[in-house]
Amino acid sequence: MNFHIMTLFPELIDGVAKTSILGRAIQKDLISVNAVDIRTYTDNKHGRVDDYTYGGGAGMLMQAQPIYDCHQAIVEAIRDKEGAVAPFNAVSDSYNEGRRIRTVYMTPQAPVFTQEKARELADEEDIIFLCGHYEGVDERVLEEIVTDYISIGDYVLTGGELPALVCVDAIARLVPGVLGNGESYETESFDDGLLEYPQYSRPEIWRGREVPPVLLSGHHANVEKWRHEQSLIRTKERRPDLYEAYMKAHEDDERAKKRRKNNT
Ligand code: 6GU
Repeated sequence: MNFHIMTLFPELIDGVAKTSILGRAIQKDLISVNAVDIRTYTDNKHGRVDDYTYGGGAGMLMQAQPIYDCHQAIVEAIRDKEGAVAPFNAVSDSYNEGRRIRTVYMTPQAPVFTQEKARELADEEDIIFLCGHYEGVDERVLEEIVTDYISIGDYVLTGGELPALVCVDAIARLVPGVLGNGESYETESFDDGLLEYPQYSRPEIWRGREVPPVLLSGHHANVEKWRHEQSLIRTKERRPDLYEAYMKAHEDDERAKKRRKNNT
């Protein structure tokens, strides 16, 4: 899977992408992270990419032209790589093999990124991210190229690079082979809508604190039961919103369980 990141700070992207699990995934050719410098595509000789906003107000806006040309260059590179005479759609220039290439604009004015969204995007072969800066981006180029708007939370950052890297990381780890055997992603937080249970490693007693005895019992069913209970307790305490949603979704299961209990 290929991540194409349109940015004014490519070195920031490269620095993170070459490290740790992402770096290993790139080396193994499971993913690629392609930071593209928007400034390269400016058509003025000063390399300017921003300008004042119509209607006044403080701050500068990223202009449409360099962003659009940068996006077009990426789209063409994707088509060339596929080596296909891609069906060209006159309505938009950003199709590849009949599918519109997902182009994500990172902005706080958007729905918040979730595990579900990560799973959805993990099905794509190519994703383009646009990282905004200054006060934002000329709306017209967004209308032209963007398919998805993503925020990473209700706070404001200085630019879209860190948010884009957050998305890349969350999506990349869902690509088969990116996580090793030891790094399972099956039973982690959010997969079933609950937070993960507490975990313990050696020693059995540390600073007088004991590992919960059930975990040493070797009784697999009891361990599973304990972990599920701990997940419920933790989620209720730390994320009451997720707990409510989980309980609502599992209302029927719980009722069926009670009924079964009463009948026996
Ligand atoms: Cl995607 N961008 C910026 N600049 N700030 C944010 C954000 C994105 N998500 C949360 N805050």
